[in-house]
Amino acid sequence: MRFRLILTGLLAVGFTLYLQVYVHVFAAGPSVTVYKDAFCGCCSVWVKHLEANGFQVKVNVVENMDERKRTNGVPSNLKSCHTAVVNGYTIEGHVPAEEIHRLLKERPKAKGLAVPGMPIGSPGMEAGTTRQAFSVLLFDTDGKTSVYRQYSAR
Ligand SMILES: [Cu+2]
Repeated sequence: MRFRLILTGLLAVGFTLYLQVYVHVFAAGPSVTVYKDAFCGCCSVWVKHLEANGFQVKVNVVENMDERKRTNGVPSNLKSCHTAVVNGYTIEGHVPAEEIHRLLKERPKAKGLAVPGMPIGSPGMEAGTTRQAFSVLLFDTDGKTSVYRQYSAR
């Protein structure tokens, strides 16, 4: 009898632990690793934008961003401030979270997404309600790009 009670107790504890792990692993959003240099303010605002849109973000402050971009396959003409990695894709610059969710759902054959430069009004680059027109580009390591989504000016 006592043995049964202990066994039931152990099972209950085990199941609770299992549930906690399950919730942690499967209910959490995709995890993104962001590389930025120590003084990049707009990079931090973009990180907040990702977190607000369900991503688990890990920030790595690095000294040589150019080196980081090279190792993550960012073509030099597409460079921006921060570089991020999510599920094997590289995300360069102020890419809207919505497009990253779409990328992870569609899983196209590509190196990643980039918003070159730092367009005013892109996520993390807000300045009132103004927005410069900008494109989210799907890119390959050889520098080939296609427009993934166009954002109009407003
Ligand atoms: Cu920036």
